Amino acid sequence: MTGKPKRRGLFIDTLKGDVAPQPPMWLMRQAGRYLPEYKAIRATASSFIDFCYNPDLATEATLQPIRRFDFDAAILFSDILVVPDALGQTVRFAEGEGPRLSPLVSPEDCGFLNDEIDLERLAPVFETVRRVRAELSDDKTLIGFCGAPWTVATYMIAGRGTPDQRPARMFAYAHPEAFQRLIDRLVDASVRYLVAQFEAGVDCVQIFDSWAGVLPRAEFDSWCVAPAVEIVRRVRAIVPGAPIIGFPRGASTSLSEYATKTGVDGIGIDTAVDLGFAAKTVDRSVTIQGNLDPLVLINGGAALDAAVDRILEAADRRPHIFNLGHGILPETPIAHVEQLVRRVRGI
Ligand code: 1CP
Repeated sequence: MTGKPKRRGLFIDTLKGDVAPQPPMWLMRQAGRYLPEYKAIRATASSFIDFCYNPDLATEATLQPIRRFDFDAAILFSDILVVPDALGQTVRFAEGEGPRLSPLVSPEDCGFLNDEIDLERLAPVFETVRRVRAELSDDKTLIGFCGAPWTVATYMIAGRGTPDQRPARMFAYAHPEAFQRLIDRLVDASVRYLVAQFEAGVDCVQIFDSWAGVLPRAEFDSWCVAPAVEIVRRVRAIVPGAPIIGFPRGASTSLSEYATKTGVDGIGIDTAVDLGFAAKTVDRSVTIQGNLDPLVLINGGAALDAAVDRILEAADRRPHIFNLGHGILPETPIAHVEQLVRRVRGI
């Protein structure tokens, strides 16, 4: 891919190593149910997956938090589970219960999946990217994303969200070769999907490995680090210099190694990690992102101000993107997000 103008702005500059007086900010899951305007348009779609595949609705949902809070980056409104859907697995979202997929119980079940991701099925997502990018001003960043292979595999195997990802962990121990083939297929699908997002106009992508933290060290290396190394390498072979953020939630003491081995530009730090520790241990060439507790944002008040100040201080003089340590929760008061924005921006 050549000839595209490289968009800059506070967010990308920070991701590439600059330190500004105030960090750029966005919030994971910033489009969603804590916003009344999201709930209003969500009510017009028959299902969540239809919502994701409707460029009118998805464009609007992506832009809502930017209009309201003027964040430095918008994140494409979609879900990590459109990838299994585009691999031919049945995916639906049960109202109030979360995702439901036809589970992969045995290695034979993987045989029903397509070898390659069906990018035609995801055409509405790329249309959303084009429309959002056309509406955003040049100084705002559009973040695309995918789920990391391990995290996506946990949903594909269990058929739903689980507290400890036990079905996928058991599958990987019992059928390591079939599991490796599934991960390889997800690496391939993720590369194609992310490249197509860049071609449609995203400026940066984030790889969400929400369930990285449940794996022992050897499995973390095999199922989280190695696939991310491969995705980063292959995406950048097609999109030179592609800005990429990794979010291996729960990686704990392995964070800096994940950052160095994968070569990501930025690394998402979850709530449980001391940001000062991350600032000291993660290589200086990698921008740190995080890590406010979503619960202190629900609380607001002096506790919120103090938590924000601690993060700003811990990340002082270090390339840092302000964010939560995990997604914003539906019960978060809007006024507390406004308080957060003022505090981070010093206004
Ligand atoms: O009707 C609704 O509003 C459904 C709720 C919802 C929303 C708003 C789901 C179902 N997905 C999303 C959007 C979404 N999901 C985005 C884009 C919006 C934004 O960030 O502003 C993104 C980036 C995701 C990513 C995602 N989906 C992750 C990784 C991040 C994380 O939170 O750890 C995961 C694990 C999912 C799966 C998923 N999708 C939806 C739910 C409720 C879940 C979690 C299921 C579970 O484990 O129980």
